[in-house]
Amino acid sequence: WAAYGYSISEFEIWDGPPAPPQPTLGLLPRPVSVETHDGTPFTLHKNTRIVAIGQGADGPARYLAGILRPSTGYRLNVVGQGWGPAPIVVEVGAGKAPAGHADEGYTLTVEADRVLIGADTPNGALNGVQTLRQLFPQWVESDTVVSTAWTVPQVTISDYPRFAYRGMMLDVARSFYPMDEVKAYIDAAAQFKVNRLHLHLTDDQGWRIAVGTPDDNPSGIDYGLLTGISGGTAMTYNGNGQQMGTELGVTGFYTRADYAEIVRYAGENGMTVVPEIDLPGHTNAALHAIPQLNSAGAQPRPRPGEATVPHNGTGSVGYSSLDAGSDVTYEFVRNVLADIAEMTPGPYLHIGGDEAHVTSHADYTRMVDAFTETVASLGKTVVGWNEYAGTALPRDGAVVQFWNGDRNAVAGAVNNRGAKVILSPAAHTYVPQKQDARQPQGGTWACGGVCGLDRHYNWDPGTFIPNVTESSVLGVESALWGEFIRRVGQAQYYSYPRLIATAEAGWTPQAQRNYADFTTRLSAMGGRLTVQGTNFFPTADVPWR
Ligand code: TNX
Repeated sequence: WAAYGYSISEFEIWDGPPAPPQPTLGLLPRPVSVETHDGTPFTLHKNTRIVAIGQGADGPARYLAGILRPSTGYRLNVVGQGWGPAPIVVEVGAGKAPAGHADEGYTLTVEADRVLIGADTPNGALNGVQTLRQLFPQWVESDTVVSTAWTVPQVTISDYPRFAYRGMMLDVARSFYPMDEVKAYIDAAAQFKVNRLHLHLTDDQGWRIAVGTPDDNPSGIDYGLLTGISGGTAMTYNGNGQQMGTELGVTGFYTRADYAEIVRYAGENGMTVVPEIDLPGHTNAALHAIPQLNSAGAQPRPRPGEATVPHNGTGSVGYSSLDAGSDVTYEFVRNVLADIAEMTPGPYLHIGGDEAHVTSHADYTRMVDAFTETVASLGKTVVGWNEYAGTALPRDGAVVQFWNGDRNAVAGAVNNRGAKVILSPAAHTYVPQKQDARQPQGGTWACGGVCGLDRHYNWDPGTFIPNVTESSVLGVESALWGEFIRRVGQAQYYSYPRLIATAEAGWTPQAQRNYADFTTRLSAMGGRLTVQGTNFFPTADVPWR
């Protein structure tokens, strides 16, 4: 080499490509405990059996087979017995999850010749499946066959969530999402163990859920008009007073069968649906459709979101209200809530309660007290935005969802009425807020500028509301409002990667959360999201690779 003028040390500098980054399992959300082991990885083969043991193990086992099918091309058999060589075993049974975490905890052991997932519940086992999925090469996310070695490194994982409620909200009222888009939104979030789907079904601009006309209908309301008229309206302005074009206001509604299918599909993905009927404000779509709800002569026109002053990326809110003095209001709300309760197997019914700016305090209290009582009488747990924290609230069972405003009122509801809290603080969970100056649309009010990935990661849900202890916090929720967001690709572009930060804030113990570690793990997730077709914003903080 000296003949060529090189010294050995100079040669070493050029000896091959730079060292690869430290290997990381890249799991998101970060599990409670992970031990990696050297040794031969597990390899999936076309005749690997997935063995489902115990009640309810079949669902998560089939889910795994479904994930593995398109990319591997293997039609893996899910069997109840007959393990065969090198199986994947999904076992549901008492005492299988880490002690004290029966609801959603799981253990995952990967050895050279077998994989074991153990949980007390099907949802716990599904969490184990989602972790296993992330341990396969990223090509496992492909929807066409990829030729590669389907290996999984040897690990022992013991894992469970910090909070029971890890939600995401989709605003289908401002702009509608057809069924396949709702499913795509569910698919992407399920891999991060998000387990609640909050549907904001009604607002000023649209009514998205079919409600049946009951036999007992003294006011002669045609409930079919809710979707017949207001299923066909939408927000067509972008929240900055700019007309987006009617074609960009997506309209539509879910029939009962559609809603049942969303509930079913969400359930298969480990998610409980939380339906919201926003009351008594945010009701222009109902007032526009149902004449009996209005005082004599009033005929509210559709509100596609124009006339926003100031132009702050949100659209005007708070201009509509139900009438506290009219019996029809209570009859209508009772019938709507009863029907939604009947369609919804999950425990929650969200009644909104936000931004009722044209409702007097007395009227607000009178209506909300009646509505929360109705929900309790239907056997459901009432949820409302934090504005309703000061109302009577059913004792020991109401849920307050904090987004902005008076934290002391939330603490009051917790400490005086036994309420529980879902945290959606706008600065930390609102995805239509700009995450980067490069994002064309987006609000800036929550953060006084951009609400970057760091803002969504760096907060502690356990200490967020003064005088509320962690045990009163049900969990967290990422909120996708729909003023200017149209269709699922854009919804994902604003949600990802920040929704993953919320998922980890809801799952991983605070002491194990670190932003640099998170962005390092995220760097490998970009490939997975790309391969699976989940749109995401390439946040500058992440060393995408
Ligand atoms: C406030 S957050 C609202 C929504 C808007 C959102 C974003 C909340 C409970 N209400 O009506 O869509 O801000 O602009």
